[in-house]
Amino acid sequence: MSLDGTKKSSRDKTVVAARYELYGSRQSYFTQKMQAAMEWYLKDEFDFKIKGAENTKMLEARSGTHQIPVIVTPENWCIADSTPMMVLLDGRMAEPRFYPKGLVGSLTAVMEEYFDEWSARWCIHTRWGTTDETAQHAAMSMMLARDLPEKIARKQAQNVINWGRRASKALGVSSEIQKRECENEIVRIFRSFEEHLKNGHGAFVFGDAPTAVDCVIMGGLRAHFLYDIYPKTLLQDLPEVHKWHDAFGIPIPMDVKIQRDENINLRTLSPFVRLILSEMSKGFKNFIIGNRDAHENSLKSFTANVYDEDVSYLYRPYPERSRHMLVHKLHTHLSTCTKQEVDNFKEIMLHYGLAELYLPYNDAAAASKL
Ligand SMILES: N[C@@H](CCC(=O)N[C@@H](CS)C(=O)NCC(=O)O)C(=O)O
Repeated sequence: MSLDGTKKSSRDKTVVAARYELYGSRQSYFTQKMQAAMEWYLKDEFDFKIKGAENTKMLEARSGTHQIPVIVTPENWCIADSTPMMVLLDGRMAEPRFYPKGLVGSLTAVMEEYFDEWSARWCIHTRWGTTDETAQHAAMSMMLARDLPEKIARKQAQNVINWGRRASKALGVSSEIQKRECENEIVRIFRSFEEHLKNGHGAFVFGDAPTAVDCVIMGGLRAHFLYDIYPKTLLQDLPEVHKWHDAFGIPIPMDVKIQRDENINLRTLSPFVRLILSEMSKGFKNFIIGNRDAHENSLKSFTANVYDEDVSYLYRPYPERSRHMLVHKLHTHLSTCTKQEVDNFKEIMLHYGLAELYLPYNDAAAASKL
């Protein structure tokens, strides 16, 4: 076994890719998040490849997961998980773009966490838990992209639909209240994004250059919400969101500068950023705290209050791992910020009740005394 995880024999010549290869699927939220990232900033440096029969074994052995996306870098490293991928890519650009310096970098990382860890309920419910037509259409599109013979495609599509229905329950979106509120939440978010785009806050969430949170928003629209039959109807009256989505693939010139404004603070945040932070402070926060406590007490399941209903969840290790990654990332990021930026960020996190989740421990204690 070589250092990069590939098996080599003396006769085996490993070909080092000169470009990035992004493996995944057109219908996958996190794949489309990464594709958006690469289209915007590395358009001429990557190829998109479908994960299918011919590469599944290699990708799973090398990345250590069955999940997508997976990226193979020009030096032949193979990694999974979109957030660390963007950190890696940031380190290779003249200036970090996905997590820019200053407050924009810390805010985008926090907002990305919500879109990463809470979106499964939106995606799984709207794709598998609404109409049969929506589920059939999504499952068959996935199978057709893999070029399977029709009979096998139909059988595998049914397996995926059955999996999706079970997943909907496991993610706590089976009651009528959760289904309705899950859909309302999607509509609230994209209505607010529509206003954001209309009202001159810039072409992206933070001005004229996309960051990690734009990538994940684009990923959701492209993989699910503007393609799947049911959610498309929820967002049909949002022309600016449609236009924004349709501009996918247009690269961002490197001379589009990222603004570093020391004065971003609780009072100057755009309404869209406020909305997301406020959404995070409700059911999402209860879920993350419940999952954290289940982790600390080695429980298999827990209950969290979401939209005034106590919902049962199975404990999952990943949201807690992701929370820790974010705490570390913020700690490192804040150490490069000015005192003014750090104080402003802490004030924002405290205001939205997010300090206890994401501020590095000492900082959370200090922030509560602000
Ligand atoms: N944290 C991962 C999540 C990746 C993920 O959940 N991918 C989904 C597709 S969008 C997947 O592979 N799901 C299949 C499964 O989990 O069994 C990332 O950011 O890349």
